[in-house]
Amino acid sequence: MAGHRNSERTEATFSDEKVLVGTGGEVHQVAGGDVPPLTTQQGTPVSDDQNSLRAGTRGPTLMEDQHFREKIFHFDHERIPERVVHARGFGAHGFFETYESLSDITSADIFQRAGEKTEAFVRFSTVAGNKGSADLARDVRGFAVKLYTKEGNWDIVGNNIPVFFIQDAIKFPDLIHAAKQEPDRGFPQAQTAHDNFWDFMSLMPEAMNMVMWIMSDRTIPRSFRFMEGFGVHTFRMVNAEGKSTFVKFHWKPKQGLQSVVWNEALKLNGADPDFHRRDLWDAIQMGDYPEWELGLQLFDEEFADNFDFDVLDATKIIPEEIVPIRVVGRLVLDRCVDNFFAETEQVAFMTGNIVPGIDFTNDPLLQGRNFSYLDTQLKRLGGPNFTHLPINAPRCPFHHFQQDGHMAMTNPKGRANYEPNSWGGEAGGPRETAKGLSAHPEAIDGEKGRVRSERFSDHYSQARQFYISQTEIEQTHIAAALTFELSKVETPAIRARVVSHLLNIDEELAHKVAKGLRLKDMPKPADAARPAKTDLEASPKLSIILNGPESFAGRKVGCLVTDGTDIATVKALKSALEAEGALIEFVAPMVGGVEASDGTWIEAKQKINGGPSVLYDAVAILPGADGVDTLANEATAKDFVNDAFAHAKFIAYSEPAMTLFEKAGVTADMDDGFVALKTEADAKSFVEACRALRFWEREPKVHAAWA
Ligand code: HDD
Repeated sequence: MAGHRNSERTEATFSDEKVLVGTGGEVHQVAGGDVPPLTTQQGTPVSDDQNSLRAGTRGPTLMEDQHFREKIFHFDHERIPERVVHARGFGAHGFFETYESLSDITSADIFQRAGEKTEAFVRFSTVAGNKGSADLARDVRGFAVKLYTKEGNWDIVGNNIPVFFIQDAIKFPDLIHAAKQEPDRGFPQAQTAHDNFWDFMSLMPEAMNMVMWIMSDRTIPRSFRFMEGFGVHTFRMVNAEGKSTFVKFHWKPKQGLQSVVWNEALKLNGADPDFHRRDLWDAIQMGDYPEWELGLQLFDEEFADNFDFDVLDATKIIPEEIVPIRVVGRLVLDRCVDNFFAETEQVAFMTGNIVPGIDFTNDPLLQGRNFSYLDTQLKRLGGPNFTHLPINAPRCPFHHFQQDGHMAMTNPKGRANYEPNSWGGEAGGPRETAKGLSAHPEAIDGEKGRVRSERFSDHYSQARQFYISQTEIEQTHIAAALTFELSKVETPAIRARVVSHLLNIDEELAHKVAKGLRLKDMPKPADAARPAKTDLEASPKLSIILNGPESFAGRKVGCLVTDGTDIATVKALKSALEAEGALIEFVAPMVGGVEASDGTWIEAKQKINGGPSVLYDAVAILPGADGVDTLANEATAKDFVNDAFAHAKFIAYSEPAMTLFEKAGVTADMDDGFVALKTEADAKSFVEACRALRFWEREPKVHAAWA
């Protein structure tokens, strides 16, 4: 007997659209009106996408079912290799706007005209984790910017940290092997808290400056929107007369710097592994477009020759206090991708993508990168024509004689596919131009050899400078992070070896960590190729806390409500937050919402167990007098309060919250981080207090055991 066929389906209506109810009760839209017909990749209309072609209802699938074959074939090949580093990332479109002409410094077209806008694509990432890892891993963040200029694509493939682990690209595979999962067991995922990583670090003194940075809160940013970006290397800018100026690139977030605390990061990874990508997506969708200013540190050969460190050494910075930043433009992200794979996954950044007026230096890390990035695209994108993908294609006209290869889509027309040729005019194709990319004619003379400059050998001075530039709270976080990571290291000798390096950086830090680890014997300081300079001045620009936004704009308050919540308090808080450009999100016992004191319905964004306080920058506990009793017996409600308290967040509250506070073991008179909301003015004071982002004074009391 024949099985069920389309003809046996019954028609029904659903949301005013014509639908078919299939045999399994499933609902399908049929083509017609504005809905296009489903087709195969070849464009052939498909009549049944539910059943493969069978010989009888219980018989085998027929090989002639080309629709089934095509569908499964394509599915089986959907994945491309993930990036060997920076696999997990999130991208967005935007533009760069030039503030002023820099024609005296560079001939780069993008910097010639004030007010000019250039299309941009940015991809943020973590380094070590695989594509599906969590956003709040303690890790460096990639900050890769593609600028589609009128003279070709210029990529600044940077990080949110201005220094790197290693000085020579030949060590990159070792570094990444050591950081990623250990090869025998395949874990731990997306974390450096394991033996291999710290074994390698402790054997590479040149990594010590970076070690300080990665153990700081820079590696647990609150959001991509609140972090700096750096080109890391020294580059050159070259003007029309051929004059070269050294340059370091900085992206400064207009939203100010902000990070989370480590315990919060650990919990965020469970509560919302997509916390960072969701934040960026939401901000852009809401029209709250994040912005960064491009800052340049410009200096000449004379400065480079006399600076304490080699400007070709990517493990060093030039403090902003020594070479101030010149702000020359802004980057605005104002459009989410249409398709994650087509854009974020297939975008190919390459340090080699520079434009006339920008040039490389001999930084050995940069030189190695220039080789590596082109190479990796072949592996990931499958052929030499990855520049034909819309996300990678230049926006300016391009003409060349490269042809064919897998998936070639833009082979040039005409007879000439070589040059020189004697086909005149258009038929002859493009020709070289004097305005093209030309290398700065730096005189090079040297003996071939596997050598490194003596000027690269000071590994501790800037690590120390970074540490002393931090506030006390931030120094505590560094000590706590080192203690945490090394406590996960199973081999005591590796723990001790790391401490031996810390002794060369800051003795007090070394002792704090040794105490935190309960190290029985203090090791000797590691042998230093050069002793740390102790006279480098602190650079306040290196602190996150000292460079906060002094505003709560773009931040979010989690507001705990129940039936009976006082509506006037909610309204006052909401309008104070809106005036600041901040958001409020309601968390309730049930996602459907609550009925406030005057009968107003407040829709919740989160059910309490899906909306822990780690998702928010500050919290407001505003239950109703009756509703609070249910909350007070709910473990997740107590966690909401406890975590907000432990993470040094500002806590606004209304009188009924006291019942929950009591169960959670906190009292509102504990410190000034608690703000009672009695009047409209209180709501404003709460928002003003929140501009500090955290009530740091509380932290030493709640985490005294950290270091
Ligand atoms: Fe790299 C990706 C940043 C050193 C080799 N790197 C990659 C990405 C960023 C950086 C942001 C992700 C780009 C994207 O979103 O697609 N890398 C850096 C910085 C470095 C650095 C700031 C030091 C200053 N990288 C570095 C070295 C090498 C590489 C020394 C190799 C010699 N990096 C790669 C790579 C990746 C990459 C293997 C993986 C995927 C890709 O390039 O497209 O080629």
